[in-house]
Amino acid sequence: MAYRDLREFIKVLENKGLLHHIKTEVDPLLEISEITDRMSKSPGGGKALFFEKVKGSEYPVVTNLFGSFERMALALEVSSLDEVAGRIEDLLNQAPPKNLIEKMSLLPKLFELSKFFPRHVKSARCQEVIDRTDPDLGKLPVIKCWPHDGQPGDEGRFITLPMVFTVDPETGRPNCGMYRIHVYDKKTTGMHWHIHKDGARHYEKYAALGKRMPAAIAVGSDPAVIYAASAPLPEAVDEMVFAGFLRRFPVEMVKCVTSDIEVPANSEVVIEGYLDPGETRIEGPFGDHTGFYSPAEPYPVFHVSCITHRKDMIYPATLVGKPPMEDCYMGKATERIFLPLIRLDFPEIKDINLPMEGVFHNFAIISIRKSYPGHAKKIIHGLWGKGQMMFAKLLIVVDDDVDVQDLSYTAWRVLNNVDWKRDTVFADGPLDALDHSANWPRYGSKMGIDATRKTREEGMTRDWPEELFMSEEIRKLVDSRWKEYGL
Ligand SMILES: Cc1cc2nc3c(=O)[nH]c(=O)nc-3n(C[C@H](O)[C@H](O)[C@H](O)COP(=O)(O)O)c2cc1C
Ligand SMILES: [Mn+2]
Repeated sequence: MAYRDLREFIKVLENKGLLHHIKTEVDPLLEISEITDRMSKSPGGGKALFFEKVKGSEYPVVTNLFGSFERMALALEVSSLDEVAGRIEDLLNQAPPKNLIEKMSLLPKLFELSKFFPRHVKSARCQEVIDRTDPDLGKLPVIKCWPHDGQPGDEGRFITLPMVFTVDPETGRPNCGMYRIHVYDKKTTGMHWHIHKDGARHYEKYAALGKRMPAAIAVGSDPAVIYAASAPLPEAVDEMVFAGFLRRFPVEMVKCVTSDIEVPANSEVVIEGYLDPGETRIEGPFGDHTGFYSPAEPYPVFHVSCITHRKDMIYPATLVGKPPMEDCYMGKATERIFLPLIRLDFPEIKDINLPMEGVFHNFAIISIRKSYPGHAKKIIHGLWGKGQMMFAKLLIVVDDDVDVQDLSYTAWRVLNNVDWKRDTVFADGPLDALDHSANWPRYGSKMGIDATRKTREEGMTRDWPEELFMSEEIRKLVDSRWKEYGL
C-alpha cells in the first residue's frame, strides 16, 4: 500500500528503529547540518533524524530520510532497488503478442500503467492553512547548511528538498524538478534550475512569450514523489506519472490557491508564486553535492504570493556535501532504476556503477557484452548523447565478466587492460553546472576509457592473455581438506 504522505513514511522508519528523535532545541543555522553530517558519515548512513524543537520556528525538521540503502528501498516500498528496475523491465520488454490470448494478457499490464496517472482532488491537507495576505518564509524552519552559504544580508537558508512545479506554456505539460531554493527574505527566493533542466526550459519559453511564469514549490510529499522530483526523466515524462508508477498508486494533485499549477495534495507545505522573465539575482554560494561551494551566480527570482500548509507541518530537509550523504542514496536509486531505460538504447549494457565519490556526474563504469570493433567507444559516445548522462566526465567501459560494483576488481582489470593512447577518447561538451574544474562554466572536456579486451580488428597484434583461475579440481580438493591445514 502506497504511503499516504511523508508522515506515514516517517512512522514506518520509527517503527523499524531507523529514525531518531532529538528533543532538545537545535539551531536550524548550521547545527542541524553538523548533526546530520555526522549521521550520514556513520556506518551505513546512520538513522533519519527528527528535530522536535527548532529554534525560531514552531515546526519540526526531519533530515536524512533517504540516507541509506535500507531507507531508500523502504521509501520506494521495495526490498531492493533492483526490484523497481525489474518492474520497469517487465513493462518495457513486452514481446509483441502472438495471439489473442497473449493480447488479452497484455491488457492488464497496460491498464496498470494508466492506473498510475495523477488524480485531481478539490481539497487537500496541504491547504489546511492558507496564508495569502502576508505569507512569510521566515515561519518555516529552513536550514543553513554550510558556513559560507548565502549572501551578506540574508541568513544563508536554503530549502534543500523542494519539488518545483511548473507548466510548459506551449504544451501545457507539467514538470517537477528538485532545484534548491535560496531564501532571500520573507517573500523572495532564488530559483536554481540549471540551464539544462526542464524548469529552465519552461522559463525560457515564458521569457520568449514575455509572460509572467507561475510556479509552486512543494515540500514534503510521500517519498516516491520526493524521489521522482530528482529523477532524470526525459522532458516528455511527467514526474508525477512516474511517481504514481513507483508507489503503485496515483499521486493526488490539487490546484494551487493563486494559480493553476497543480501540486501533490499530501504535501506538508506549498509555496506558491511567480517569476518575472529577465529578473535575476545572485544565488548562492551554497555548499553543494560536490563537497565544494558552488559559486554565486545570477539566477531567476521567485516571488511568493501564498503559502499553504498542514496545521502541524513537518519540514523535511537534506544536507548535501562531501559523500557519502543522503543524496548519494537517491543517486544510487537512479542508477538502479534507470538501467533498464538505458538498456532500451543500449541492450548490450549489462550494468552501470556511478560511484558515490564521482558525485554522479563525474564518473560512470559500464560493463558491456562487446561484439564488434569499437563497440566500447560507441557506448562512450552514445551515453554522452543521452539525457543527463551528457554530464559524465569519465566513462570507463569494461567487458561483461567484470562486476562493476566491485571497485577493486574493476580497477585491477582497467589498469591492466588499457593502452592509454589507443583506448582513451576525449571530447568537449556540456558539463554539469556544478563542475568547477573546467575553464568555463558548463563547458569542458570529458574522457572515455575503453578497458575491454582488444581484438585484432582493433589493431591489437598480440593475443590477449588468459586471466588466472585455479582449476576446479584443486579448489574442491582444498575445500575438502581445509580443516586438515589447521588454518
Ligand atoms: C538534493 C538535490 C538537490 C538538487 N538541486 C538541484 C539544483 O539546485 N539545481 C538543479 O538544476 N538540479 C538540482 N538537482 C538535480 C535535479 O533535481 C535533477 O537533475 C532532476 O532530474 C531535474 O528535473 P528535470 O529533469 O525535470 O529538470 C538536485 C538533486 C537533488 C537530489
Ligand atoms: Mn522533467
